[in-house]
This record gives sequence, structure tokens and C-alpha cells, in this order.
Amino acid sequence: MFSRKRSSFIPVPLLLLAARLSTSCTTYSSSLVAGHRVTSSSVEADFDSKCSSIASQLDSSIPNATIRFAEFVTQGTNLTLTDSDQHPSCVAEPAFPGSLIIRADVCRISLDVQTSGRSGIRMEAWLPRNWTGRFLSTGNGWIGGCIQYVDMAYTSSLGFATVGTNNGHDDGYSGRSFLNNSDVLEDFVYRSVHTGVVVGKDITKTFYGNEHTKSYYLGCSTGGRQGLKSIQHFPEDFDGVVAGAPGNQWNKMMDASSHIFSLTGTPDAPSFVPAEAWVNIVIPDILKQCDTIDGVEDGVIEDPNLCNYVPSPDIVCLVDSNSTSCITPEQADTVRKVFSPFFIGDEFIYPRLVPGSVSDALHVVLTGDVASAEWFKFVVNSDPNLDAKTLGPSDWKKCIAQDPFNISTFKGDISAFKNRGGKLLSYHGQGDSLISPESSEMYYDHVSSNMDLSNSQMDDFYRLFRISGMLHCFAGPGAWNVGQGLFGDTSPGSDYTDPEKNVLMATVRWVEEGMAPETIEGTKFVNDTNSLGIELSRKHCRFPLRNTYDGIGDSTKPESWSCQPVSDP
Ligand SMILES: *[C@@H]1O[C@H](CO)[C@@H](O)[C@H](O)[C@H]1NC(C)=O
Ligand SMILES: *[C@@H]1O[C@H](CO)[C@@H](O)[C@H](O)[C@H]1NC(C)=O
Ligand SMILES: *[C@@H]1O[C@H](CO)[C@@H](O)[C@H](O)[C@H]1NC(C)=O
Ligand SMILES: *[C@@H]1O[C@H](CO)[C@@H](O)[C@H](O)[C@H]1NC(C)=O
Ligand SMILES: *[C@@H]1O[C@H](CO)[C@@H](O)[C@H](O)[C@H]1NC(C)=O
Ligand SMILES: *[C@@H]1O[C@H](CO)[C@@H](O)[C@H](O)[C@H]1NC(C)=O
Ligand SMILES: *[C@@H]1O[C@H](CO)[C@@H](O)[C@H](O)[C@H]1NC(C)=O
Ligand SMILES: [Ca+2]
Repeated sequence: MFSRKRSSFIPVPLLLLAARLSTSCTTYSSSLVAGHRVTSSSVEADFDSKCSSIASQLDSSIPNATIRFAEFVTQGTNLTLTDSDQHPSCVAEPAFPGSLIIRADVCRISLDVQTSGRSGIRMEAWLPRNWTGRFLSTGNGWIGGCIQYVDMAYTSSLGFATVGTNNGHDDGYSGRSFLNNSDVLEDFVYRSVHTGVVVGKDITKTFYGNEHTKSYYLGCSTGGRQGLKSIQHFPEDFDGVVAGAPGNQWNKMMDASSHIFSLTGTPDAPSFVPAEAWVNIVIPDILKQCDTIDGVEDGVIEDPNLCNYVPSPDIVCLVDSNSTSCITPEQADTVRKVFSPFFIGDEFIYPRLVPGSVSDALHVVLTGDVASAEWFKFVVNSDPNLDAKTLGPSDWKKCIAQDPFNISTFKGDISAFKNRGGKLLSYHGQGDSLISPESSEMYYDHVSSNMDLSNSQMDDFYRLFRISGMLHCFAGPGAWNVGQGLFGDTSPGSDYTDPEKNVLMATVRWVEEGMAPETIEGTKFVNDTNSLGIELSRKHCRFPLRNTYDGIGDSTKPESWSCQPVSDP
């Protein structure tokens, strides 16, 4: 179902999220849960009745909450999500399917929690029968409005008591509920996740009769930003955070989409490069220039920082030519500019679009429309009738200056999280053309210089893994399955919950056993289908190390690569 081509069915995500696991039954988890693992069958029958009675118990004990329902859902259930579970627009995005197969017995609790007189969140808690004692919050995608059910199913099946929220509104991918309501916006920026965590920990304790042992977070895209926000402002919320492709520098990222539109123009503009020209002419040219920099011709640009792509002269033809094998000089200029850093005047704003497959961008920022229009309409300008195509430098500056509730999420001092022993595992697809992977390097460097920490000191609590050949959060030509949830394949029975191969379980091991991940081994299945076998495995390195081919071994095997220090400027 999720072939490499599936990204062409993604309508307008821009930012997704992430989560999903399976069972990793290492001895430490057994000892952690020994006190409350369910063992006898009478206790198992109890689980069902406890689930039925929990609603009335919670209604009276959780402040500002209204329980919608609590239901026992058994493993193997094909759960159909109705419009009252999520806005219909959520279903258009594969991250939020209309149904999903439940992988473990859970008590599913749905509730509303008021966050102010004019705002509130809808959240769910999925409490697995086979609880490991761990708590976890999932995150959201793009501008929220959709509970990430796929991730809740994944993490609850791994034994985490899991929560997820709608990020403060039920409008799916529309930003209309932000209009003139800073409380809804505040929920979106940070309060939704934090409230879900506070309430979720409470529910967990009430349900199981014990406090959780450790607390985790798993998210990508907007979800990555939410994870960083928690670390920056609520350092007590989590012991371990997995932040994928984080959309921090949020305002600048909104500007960058608008800026890219200003370069491409609409599909009828002479500067516009149609998708077919990208796919048939430009992308092959990018690969021709950059694929073999890493020594292997495999469609994966291992380190795009080494790829300073400019269109080759032989793909550029004369103005007005209608050839299907070349682009016009004006289109070539567009290509060159989108792969250049974004400046307003002399001021650097945001990194370039990363050269690679750009297949995510083709559906989002290279469509000839403004991908961030919702943000400018409903937040920056409070004007639903705004024509986002007219935006320019003064609007971009205004957007940066507003920074509502510090949605930029770029605080350099995260010492409170570090000092309490928190661990941050961040990852970023090197083929991500929605959120520049360079942005993750910038944040890493910002924390490092702000806290005056060397790379090896950073390694104690903050590791950034650069995942080659991964698009935005999932998919791509590289070894992109890293247990990140979403569409990562972590089928029960597979070994992809091994901490060596799974970002979440690596974080659990780091937190609970002090064993930090050196590499994350990603897997690429043939046609992205587990049952067809493995096409490629690669151990991804932590920043700033670079994965380097030994020049002789089988390049599809991790042993033929090693993590080397980067010496270029
Ligand atoms: C519960 O988890 C343990 C390990 O934590 C595992 O051995 C066992 O098979 C699981 N039981 C069920 C019913 O999933
Ligand atoms: C689950 O149910 C949906 C309809 O709600 C159906 O389209 C889907 O094929 C079902 N999945 C499986 C695996 O049976
Ligand atoms: C309950 O909601 C009100 C706003 O409606 C808020 O002021 C108060 O802090 C909330 N209480 C808790 C415990 O969250
Ligand atoms: C939102 O607020 C702006 C000014 O702050 C006002 O012009 C506009 O009418 C308001 N829109 C709505 C829908 O209330
Ligand atoms: C190029 O093709 C388009 C439609 O395919 C046509 O409208 C246009 O006139 C052609 N231009 C030239 C210079 O042939
Ligand atoms: C944003 O962050 C700055 C600096 O950390 C702080 O002074 C300010 O109060 C924050 N603003 C909001 C709305 O949280
Ligand atoms: C993989 O997908 C391609 C294109 O869809 C198809 O031609 C090929 O047969 C598939 N390979 C396998 C092993 O299914
Ligand atoms: Ca390569």
C-alpha cells in the first residue's frame, strides 16, 4: 500500500508527526513492570470491567474534564474512526486513516478537557493491558486538528500507556479556529500536549493504581516541534523525547514556503517548473551531480551538505522551446534559487530546500500555491480573505516578529531537561524537502553554543541522527524505517523494535539503562513492503559525524560504512 509512489497521494501535509512500536521484552522492562503486570486470567477479565467503570471515576477526579467514553478494544479489532473521532479532512492524509487494526488489548478512553473559557482539547488515552509501566505522549502534524491514531496504536502495542490530543481544535488541516482566538493558538503552540500529559499521567495512575515509571514522547514534524517545546518549557514532562524532523523555527518556515512560492510563481508563470520537469529532468540531474559523492550510485545522497547543486548547462534549453528534455533559463533560475538559502536583504532567514528527490516538496511547496497560507490568513493577518499569493518581505518580517507563544521553539538553554537526566533523540531525513534538515543542525549548534557544550558533552543528553534517503518523517529511497511510527514497519514479530534499529526503544534504553545510541540502523524493504524482504540496511550516524563508505564492501550492508568526523568547512 505504501509504495515509494505513495507520496503522490499526499494532498497537503507539509508537516506530519510520528509514532508506533512493538514489543521489546528486554529484561529491564520485565523488572520494571513486575509489580503490576497482569498475570492471572481473573485479573485479565477484570481489565474489561475496570475499563467500563473508569469513566465515572475519572469524571469526578480530573479537573475540567468530561469523559466522552471508555471502551475495551481487543487486539485484532479493525477500529473504524468516525467523524466524531476526527475531522473528515484528517482522513485525506495517510497519517490519519479512517480505520486501523488494533495490535494489543487496550482500554480506550476519550475525553474533553477545557483549557480556558474559550478553548479546550479532545484527547484519548490508550491503556494497554500488558502495561510496561511507561507513559508516552504522541504529537501532531502540520496545524493539528487530528489525533494521531496510528501512533497511539503503535506505542500502546509496545506497552506504553499512551495519550494523544487533537492539538486544540477539530478543524483538521484548516487554521480557521485560530482566528481571533489566542487561546486556541496557545493550545496549538504548547498547551495541548502539556495538558494531555498532565491529565494522561493522572488517568494512568487512576487506572492501574500505580504511577508510571518513566515518561516518553514520540513525534515528527509539528510533533517534533512539540517535543522540543516540552523540553524547553516543561522539562519535567518527559524522561525521553524522540523529536523527528522538528518544525521549529516555525515562523521562518512559514515564510520560507511563501518565499518559495514567490520564486516559482503560479503554474502558468514562465518561472514555474512543472512536476514532470522536476521528475524527468531536474531530479535526474541532481542525482547525476550528487549521488556518487558518497561513492555509491544508489539514488541516496548520503550527506546533502556536500551537494551544492546548480542545474547543469545541458538541461537548460532556449527560451520558448517546448522540449520535454530541458528547462528554460528562467526555470533554471527558479531551481537555482529554491536550492539557495533564503535571505531578506542581508539577513539570513531559513536554509535552502535540500537537493534530493524533492518528491515531498512537489506536493507541498512546489505546487504553485502558498503552502503556509492558512497560517498567514488565520494567525498573522487575521483575515480569512487574505490573498496569500501577494505576500512579501514585510509580511515575512511581521510573521517572525509575532512569534505567538514563542512558537519558534528555538530556546537554546535546555539545561533544566539535561540536569534532570532527560534524553533527547532527534532525527531528520536528509531528503526532507518540507522541513530543511539543515534546520535541525542549526538547532543542535544553537544549543551547543548557548550551553557551551562540546559535541561529546552534547552526546550525554542530545543526539541528532541524520537519516539519509528519508523524506519528511517517513518514506524515501534510503534505509528510512527507524521505528519512528507513522508508516515505519514494526509489525509484531519483526525485530524492528530492537533498540539498535528503533529510535523509540533506543531512547528507552538510553533513559533506563544509560546506554546511549551510537547509531540507528535503518531498514529499507523491497517496495517498502516488509514481506518482500530487505533492500538496504544502513547504520545512520549522529551529527556531526558523516556516514562514509569503505569503497569496497556491499554498500547495502551497514558493515561497509562507518561514522567519520567531518573535516570540511
Ligand atoms: C506482555 O509483555 C511481555 C513482555 O513485556 C511479553 O513477554 C508478553 O508476551 C506480552 N503479553 C501479551 C499478551 O502481549
Ligand atoms: C477495516 O475496515 C475498513 C472499513 O471500515 C475496511 O475498509 C478495511 O479494509 C478493513 N481492514 C481490514 C484489514 O480488514
Ligand atoms: C480549568 O479551566 C480553567 C479555565 O476554564 C483554568 O483557569 C483552570 O486553570 C483549569 N484548571 C486546571 C486544574 O487545569
Ligand atoms: C478578527 O479581529 C480583527 C481585528 O483584530 C477584526 O478586524 C476582524 O473582524 C475579526 N474577525 C472575526 C471573524 O471576528
Ligand atoms: C508549448 O506548448 C504549449 C501547450 O502544450 C503551447 O500552448 C505553446 O504554444 C507551446 N509553445 C511553443 C513555443 O511551441
Ligand atoms: C517568549 O520567550 C521570551 C524569552 O524566553 C519570554 O521573555 C517571553 O515571555 C515569552 N513569551 C511568551 C508569550 O511566552
Ligand atoms: C515492486 O514495485 C514495482 C513497481 O510498482 C513492480 O514492478 C515490482 O514487480 C515490485 N517488486 C516486487 C518484488 O513486488
Ligand atoms: Ca549515493
